[in-house]
Amino acid sequence: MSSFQLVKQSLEGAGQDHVLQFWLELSEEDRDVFLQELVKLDLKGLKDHCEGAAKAAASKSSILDLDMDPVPPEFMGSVRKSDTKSLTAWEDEGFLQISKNRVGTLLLAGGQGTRLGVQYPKGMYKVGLPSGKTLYQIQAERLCKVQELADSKHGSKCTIPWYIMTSEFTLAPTGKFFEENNYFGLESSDVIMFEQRMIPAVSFDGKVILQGKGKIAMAPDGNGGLYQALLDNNVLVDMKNRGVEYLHVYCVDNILVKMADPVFIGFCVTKGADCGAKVVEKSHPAEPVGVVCRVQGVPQVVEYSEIPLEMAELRGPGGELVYSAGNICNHFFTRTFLQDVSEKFQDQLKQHIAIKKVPFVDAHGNEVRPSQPNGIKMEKFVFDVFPFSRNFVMFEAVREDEFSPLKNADGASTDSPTTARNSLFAQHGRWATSAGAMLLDHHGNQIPPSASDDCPPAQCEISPLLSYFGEGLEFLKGRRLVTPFILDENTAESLRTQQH
Ligand code: UD2
Repeated sequence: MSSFQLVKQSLEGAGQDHVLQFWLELSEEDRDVFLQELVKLDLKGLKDHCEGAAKAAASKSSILDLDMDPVPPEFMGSVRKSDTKSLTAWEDEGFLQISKNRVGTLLLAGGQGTRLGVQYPKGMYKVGLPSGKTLYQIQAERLCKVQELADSKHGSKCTIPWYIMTSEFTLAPTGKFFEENNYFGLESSDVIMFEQRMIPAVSFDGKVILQGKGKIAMAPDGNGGLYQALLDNNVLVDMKNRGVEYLHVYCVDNILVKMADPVFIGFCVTKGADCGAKVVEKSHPAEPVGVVCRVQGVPQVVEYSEIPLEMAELRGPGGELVYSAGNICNHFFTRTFLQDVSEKFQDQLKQHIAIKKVPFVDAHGNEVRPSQPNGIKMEKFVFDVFPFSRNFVMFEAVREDEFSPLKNADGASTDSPTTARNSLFAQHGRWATSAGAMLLDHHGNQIPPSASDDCPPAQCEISPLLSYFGEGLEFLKGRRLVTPFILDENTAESLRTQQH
């Protein structure tokens, strides 16, 4: 039987024969492309996928009565609440592990960035900083710097491999972007890109959606597609070959992300954890971050789209949110835990549904951009492996220092390019002033580093190649810095050689 006939038969068996309704209208070339796409589909699982999606969407309205409780304090570390001695010990442990090449980072970058509204990978977005740097460049430079710090602390040359999970939408442009930018100073062999799977979007009556006459509407399978992708692309083997035992997994859009954070890694390693989550205190009940908690005594994240309102709003006796541990999509995993979940448990990962407006072709072959949601996308979430952990820990970071995500286009009141940029300026302003510098406006008046709604922070941008987290800026002592001020290797050199 030809591959076309096999595909046709499988589609009919899955109740999806409409997929080929425009076959006769396609050119030879389009048929070839379409057939290749169809052959790659999991045709055996297609029926279950479509029926499962339709069923899950129909039952979505029933809110789960979750048996939630907060993560107990004995499984927690915190930048604010832990003493300096512990924090330093964790940081030392983190740097030690980094220096022994046991730490890797993994970026989840397969998302489509729909809310930001750009047509290219979010990591390539320039946030409007005076330096013109993109999110990818900022992350790459922080990685260079933290490696350098570990090198100088331990007197040996180390590498933190950077695994980047992409999807069909983001792989080619991301690869090209890194090549064109010479991997931002990193070794290209230490930047490992791999692709997650795509799955079909489904209509409410359980039919695969055709986006074109010869094209199925496909979407990445969620950031929890990571575990399948690790196996598909032999990433765990690569980690093992490099001796990587600990992985820092994070999402692309947090401008303040502390790459391979030695404190977080050291905390998790010291506690013997196989899985950990970094959190910040939620700013308000409806903030779009998941809540790290326990459900029926088992560690879990309840996503912002799924938490019952009364749980999100629940307050303790002092007025504080009971479920305040906001997930910032910064996770710690041991390699052995990842191996275990990828091989044994990933079939058990929950499928989450997202109801979306999916462009489609109607029965007459016209392309339609629906004004109302018409389709279901099924997604797995990266944190849904937490329940399989044997020793889960949580680490609370300070929001101003570590979390300012870029989700929305400018104009939105939160999580926009402006808010992200201002968070970075404010942080770098704090670093400069605590090193003893004074920030001035162009009239020479002093500007306070702390910002408010009426007074955005002074534009002070410090290259990650000079400082990873505020260290090494002693040469700024007594300096009067006129803003906008960029501290890069050139300005640093001239400040170092200049007389006060
Ligand atoms: C994520 C978290 C949420 C909270 C928030 C903080 C999940 C499921 N939710 O929500 O709890 O921590 O971030 O900012 O983690 N991605 C892929 N493949 C996909 C889909 C997404 O790699 O198929 C990546 C995406 O590129 C991004 C990350 O996963 O780097 C998070 O995706 P998002 O921005 O859509 O997640 P969000 O904000 O809904």
